[in-house]
Amino acid sequence: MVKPDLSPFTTLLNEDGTLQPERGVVERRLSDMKEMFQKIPDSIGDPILYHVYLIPVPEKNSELQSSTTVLYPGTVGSEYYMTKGHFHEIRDRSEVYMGISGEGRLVMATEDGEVAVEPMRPGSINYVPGGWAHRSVNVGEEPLVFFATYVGDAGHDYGTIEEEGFPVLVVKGEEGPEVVENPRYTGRTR
Ligand code: M6P
Ligand code: ZN
Repeated sequence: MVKPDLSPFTTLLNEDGTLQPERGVVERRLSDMKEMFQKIPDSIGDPILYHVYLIPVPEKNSELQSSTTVLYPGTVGSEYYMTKGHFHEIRDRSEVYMGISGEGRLVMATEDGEVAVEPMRPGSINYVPGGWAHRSVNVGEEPLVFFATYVGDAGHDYGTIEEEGFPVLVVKGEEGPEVVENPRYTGRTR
């Protein structure tokens, strides 16, 4: 017999992507991820780039963590606002995203430099297999809101991305978003 650790519970999603009740919030400003943008204009200040609203559960592989992310619209130089991006500390742990509002790109990369860029929009369901680092990018004019759920013990490894970057960047071009090579990427390429 399996004796559950938790009792069932329900969380409500508000229209703006926040959760009710609020159980935990992470705020990320530009100053938290300075190294991740190519060039930061002096005049930009320290804007909030995104909030993550958490539904925390024990960090075990038998549970599922989940959260919503509200990634605001904007650019830093030619790059759109984006999340830090991470591998999972336990590399093979997977994740599912569901787009709620706004328009984005989900940039994914393996440790040997394979890249995938997938669309995020209301109703998109993106599967992030184990072993793929992931970063979301808001390419629209409205906040990009999405729900994420992932294996409970996955953990976040930010260090690898901080050191190596992603192989590609999503930049604002004349005709909209463009995926270009990251000149500062120091990881392996394929
Ligand atoms: C999604 C999930 C979270 C993550 C958040 C922000 O909601 O992948 O685990 O924390 O996006 O991304 P990051 O942690 O890379 O800043
Ligand atoms: Zn993740």
